[in-house]
Amino acid sequence: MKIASISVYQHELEVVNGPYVYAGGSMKALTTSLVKITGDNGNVGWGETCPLGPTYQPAHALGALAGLRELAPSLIGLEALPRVAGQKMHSALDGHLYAKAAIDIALYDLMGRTLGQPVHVLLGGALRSKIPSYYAISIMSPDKTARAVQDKQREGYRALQIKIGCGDVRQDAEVLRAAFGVLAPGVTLAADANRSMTTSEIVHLSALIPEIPVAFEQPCRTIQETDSLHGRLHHPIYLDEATENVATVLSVLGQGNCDGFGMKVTRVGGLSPMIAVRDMAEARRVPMSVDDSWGGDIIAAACVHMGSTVSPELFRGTWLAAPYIEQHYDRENGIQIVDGHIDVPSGPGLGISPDESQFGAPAFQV
Ligand code: 0XW
Ligand code: MG
Repeated sequence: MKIASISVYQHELEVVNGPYVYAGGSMKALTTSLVKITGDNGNVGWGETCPLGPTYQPAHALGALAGLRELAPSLIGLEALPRVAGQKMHSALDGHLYAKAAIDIALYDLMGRTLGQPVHVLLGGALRSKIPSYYAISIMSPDKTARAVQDKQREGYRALQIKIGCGDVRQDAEVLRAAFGVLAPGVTLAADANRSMTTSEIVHLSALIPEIPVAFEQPCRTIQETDSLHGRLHHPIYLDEATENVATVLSVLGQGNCDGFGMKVTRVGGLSPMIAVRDMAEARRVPMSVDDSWGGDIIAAACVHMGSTVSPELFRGTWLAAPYIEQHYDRENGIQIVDGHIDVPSGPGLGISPDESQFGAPAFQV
């Protein structure tokens, strides 16, 4: 089957129940890029990439569109296979993995629909039919944080991420004490600074709360900074934004300075490279989440299919933007969190059939 045409849409996602507040800013609306690939057999596959604004990572909505506009023409007529298209994409445009990811995901969807198999089968097979989610609690006061922790535990979440990096280490400590003070047995806690803290700040924070079993997620900006923390904290360190590609994941696993990952499918280039990340992390028994920066049902489904293939004992969960998005692309099969867990789609491909009338006219088509 060959790639017959590619259409790219941009769609505004208002942040409902927001704003979403993290150290990098307060998000009220985000622009997602949706890719529709049509095969010469008439089947269609969808992909998506939605940066969390222009500062969470070196990625932004206009960059995704520009990258896709650069890439798409070179893919027409190619075998509609992720490996074949991936090689072509890397020869047509350097970097821009978050744009390439949308193509990769759409090809897995198209392949699955053509073979009549769900994407998780193409990734090696789901290890369970339902996976845990986790909830990210925005930066807020200690009291509001405690109430949010109690609310989310009542909703069934077994893993919680608290956003820190408010600029005052003592306030961050108070927030984490308040969260831990109401944490139910068996619920895990991560504190995510989203690269905002210095090494001295995280050393001070760790020293203030040695009794709290919390993992620090991406406290500092670079791997060199987090490497320098090794052996200086009372707490494990998870890497997220700094693991920008498979080679970096390989390197940090080899060095042994990483206690876990917050992995984003689009950051490393899509489902194809995520297979390598999954298998390397498993080889070193390093836990990982499988989610993405933002986006609707299409990227959500891709993350859930991939997350279902991660060893359960090493899986930190899949975060979804769904609680902040008004409507599903697929109103019947949209990806939902129920009791803190997500059903793995069983339909062919991603299992999502978007109502594309929501997206308006394509930004471009080839
Ligand atoms: C909580 N997330 C998965 C959603 C936002 O994109 C940020 C991200 C994180 O872990 O930093
Ligand atoms: Mg993170």
